[in-house]
Amino acid sequence: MRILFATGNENKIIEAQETLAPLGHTVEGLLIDGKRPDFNEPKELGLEAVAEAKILQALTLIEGTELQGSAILVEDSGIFLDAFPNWPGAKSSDVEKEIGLLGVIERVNKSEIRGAEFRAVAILSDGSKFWKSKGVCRGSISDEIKGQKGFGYDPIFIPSEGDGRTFGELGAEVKNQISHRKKAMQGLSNLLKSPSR
Ligand code: ITT
Repeated sequence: MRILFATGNENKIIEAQETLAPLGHTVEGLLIDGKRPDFNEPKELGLEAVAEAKILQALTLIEGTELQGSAILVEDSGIFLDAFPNWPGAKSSDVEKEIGLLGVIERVNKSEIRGAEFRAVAILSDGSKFWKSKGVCRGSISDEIKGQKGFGYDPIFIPSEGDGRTFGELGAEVKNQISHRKKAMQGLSNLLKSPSR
């Protein structure tokens, strides 16, 4: 299936490609007039509401264009710290910009609760049917920034399924086996394969 990923985050596209290509799908970024469209995101309502809002806006944008009928993928994701209910969650990218990864480490150090998880909600639609899938990746927050691979919170996130290194140190090969995004994409792929489709 040719999938147009409506996101402004190139890293998400690369990760989705790496996960979905082996399953027989192609993934490329959605471009409208050569640009990645911006979406209104009701972040205060959480990841799922943001993903739902984004897919409806993306489908509206391609209506009447040559892209109408293509499959659209959206994904909203964030990191959730055990010490702070629902934080930063859907506001992860804003919080990263505001206080930086060192600011996050400082808050976790003060709370002494290091548990955390990445969550992703992905929705795919061909314009008439919708498939939704979620993925979670458990782990903890490191006490310093380690590694330069990946993006966002990767240099401070130590996945439970890893060997004690951060995603920033482990890199794409390991991350794409166990990440929240991988699990959400795998779930979508399974839904596409299921006979009830
Ligand atoms: P789009 O909304 O355009 O898809 P975005 O980067 O703004 O791109 P989100 O609103 O879903 O994406 O915010 C996701 C943020 O959560 C991201 O910017 C990171 O700060 C964090 N995040 C999500 N998944 C991550 C991952 O795999 N590794 C590191 N940080 C991640």
